[in-house]
Amino acid sequence: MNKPEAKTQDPIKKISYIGVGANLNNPHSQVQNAISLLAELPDTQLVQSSSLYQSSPMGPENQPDYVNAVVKLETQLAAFSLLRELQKIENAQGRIRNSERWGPRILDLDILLYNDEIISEPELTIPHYGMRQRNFVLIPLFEIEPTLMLPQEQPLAALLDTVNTSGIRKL
Ligand code: ROI
Repeated sequence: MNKPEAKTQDPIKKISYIGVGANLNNPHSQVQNAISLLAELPDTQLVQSSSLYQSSPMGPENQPDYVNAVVKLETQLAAFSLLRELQKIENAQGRIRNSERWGPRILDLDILLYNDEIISEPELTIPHYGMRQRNFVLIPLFEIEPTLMLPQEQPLAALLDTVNTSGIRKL
């Protein structure tokens, strides 16, 4: 018997929030362009996107400020298929993967949440492992979804109270 194909699509729509970040090669256009490409993903609708924000770098300070945004998608793609699609967009925009931890990047697309699923795989951790500490994720997410609950009944508004909100401004 043939091995069944890995399931890439599910008729049930999932809500997923994507973190977008860039700090090289005109980051403002990188982020805008990435948002237009997210709107064209297969089996996916872009529901809303946040304003763009300028934020000081988390990690090494000798790199340019970032432009960040968060996008809300409704998708029938499975989480790993969505990940592959995001990697395609990163690569198409010229992202070079190097070994420097927390170094500058042309474009970063992170799945922050995927419905209320918890995924712990080497390649994919959802909720995104750093999102609860990152003002450049929580602030744009709050702009589009102020009443959002993270998995395990964690209100976004409560998380936002725990982070420093300096070093970030709406563009
Ligand atoms: N810092 C900011 N401000 N914004 C980011 O998107 C961002 N992304 C990263 C690291 C290097 C952790 N720092 C960041 O990957």
